[in-house]
Amino acid sequence: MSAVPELELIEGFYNQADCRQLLERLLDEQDWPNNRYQVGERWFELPRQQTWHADPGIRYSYSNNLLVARPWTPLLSELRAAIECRLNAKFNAVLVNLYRDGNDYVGWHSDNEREMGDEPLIASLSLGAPRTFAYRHKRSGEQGSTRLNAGTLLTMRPSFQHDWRHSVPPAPEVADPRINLTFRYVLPPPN
Ligand SMILES: O=C(O)CCC(=O)C(=O)O
Repeated sequence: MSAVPELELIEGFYNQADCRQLLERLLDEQDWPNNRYQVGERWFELPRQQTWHADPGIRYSYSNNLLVARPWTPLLSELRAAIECRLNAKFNAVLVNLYRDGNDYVGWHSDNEREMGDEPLIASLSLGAPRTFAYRHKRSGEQGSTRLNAGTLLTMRPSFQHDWRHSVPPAPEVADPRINLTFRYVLPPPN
């Protein structure tokens, strides 16, 4: 259940034992890059760590930064297959975010980059520490939030990106890591 129809929550998509194992494996297996990046002359620090994995030929910019695509790992492919089967949808890319503790966050944004087409469907799987997912309507300013527990699969329907911004705000009381995976379908570049 969720307060806005553009969001669908499936609690317990993975059970707690599976979630612990998946989190451990991702923490170990992902080669987490440095979270500093350069735009022009300036250096920025991302308030989390992230990796981007995509099918060959898929290019994507996130907040105007072209992400360097890595291949799918066997574990990420396994998660993609399970989610595609449950949602009857196709995904060709995943952004994996590591929030090392409650000081890591993602600011207000919508995932409406051109490469995602007009109907961006995003499936978001949460593992590890529960965190708040906040959303704010672009025009009315209406706000809401939902808690994303380990094992929850959140589907953001296309109109969500058109009408709302979302964020995962800092939560300094949280000491444990959280990993969130957002599966996306990115349009292949025109030939
Ligand atoms: O961590 C989350 O739940 C949200 C991640 C997110 O907003 C994104 O990857 O665009």
